[in-house]
Amino acid sequence: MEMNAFRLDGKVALITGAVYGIGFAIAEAYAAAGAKIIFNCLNEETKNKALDSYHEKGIDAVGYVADVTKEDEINAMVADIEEKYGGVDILVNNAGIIKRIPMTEMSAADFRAVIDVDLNAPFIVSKAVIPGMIKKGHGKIINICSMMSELGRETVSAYAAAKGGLKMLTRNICSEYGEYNIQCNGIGPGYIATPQTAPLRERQPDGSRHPFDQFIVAKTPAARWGTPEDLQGPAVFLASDASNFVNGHILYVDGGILAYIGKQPQ
Ligand code: NAP
Ligand code: GCO
Repeated sequence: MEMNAFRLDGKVALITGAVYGIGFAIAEAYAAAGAKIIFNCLNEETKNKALDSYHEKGIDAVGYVADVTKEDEINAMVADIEEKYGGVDILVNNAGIIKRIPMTEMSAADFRAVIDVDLNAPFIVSKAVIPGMIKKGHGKIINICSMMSELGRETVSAYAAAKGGLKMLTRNICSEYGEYNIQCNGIGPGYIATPQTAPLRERQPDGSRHPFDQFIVAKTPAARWGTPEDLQGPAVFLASDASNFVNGHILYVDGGILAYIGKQPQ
């Protein structure tokens, strides 16, 4: 096998919400592998801060202000990308939110808001880029799923429902568009140290570690939280020609947490 099968030279990668955290790390890795980086975010201020971050890394990224839940904004962005950059070769549906509320205390509006960003939006953005991928004769769609695509826990009912649905949307895009040489896979990160999980790692008033922090480290064979950088290799693999016969797969990058019953409390 040619090792340049892992390269992304000449490819245009759209990573939604890639202004920091997991999306930014994936974009960094794609740029290092040769891809043109395009991202979207919610406002000009965030876009300009993100462009500064990319420029600090020597990455000539292109940013759009577009809400992933707004089909008109996404369609306009994708049309502009097709006109200016030749269309999207690699889509990473990364943008996401979580609301940690006990289900019986959660409003229907809050539940819908999480489903809208974490499940409806990957549908909207994938639907927008697939016609162009069919014309190109190739495409890669990578959905950022979660351990909550497989497991539940208290307070994350909407998020787990969305990420479980995203696992099945991944499999359905695989099923419906595989014949056009489009591969749709998921990455299921474990617990990753980003702003989204910062509340779960906060030091307690007495300076001790957050109980959830201790729980996750005990539950993870790697005995640590993941970092966004831990996702870079798997993300490059799924975006590259090296994975052209991998389709409908959720690649869990979780330090082994899904395989492990957990360490007996001392
Ligand atoms: P994060 O730090 O919260 O970043 C999420 C990004 O998505 C933010 O930049 C956010 O923009 C953007 N976003 C939210 N709603 C959007 C919308 N409607 N339109 C456009 N952009 C939007 O999250 P992360 O930890 O990097 O996670 C990234 C993805 O990985 C998410 O899908 C998350 O569910 C998933 N994931 C995370 C973990 C983890 O442990 N961290 C584990 C498994 C899966 P703003 O900055 O403007 O809010
Ligand atoms: C939570 C966390 C998790 C992680 C991730 C795990 O509150 O349980 O936020 O949901 O974000 O999805 O894979």
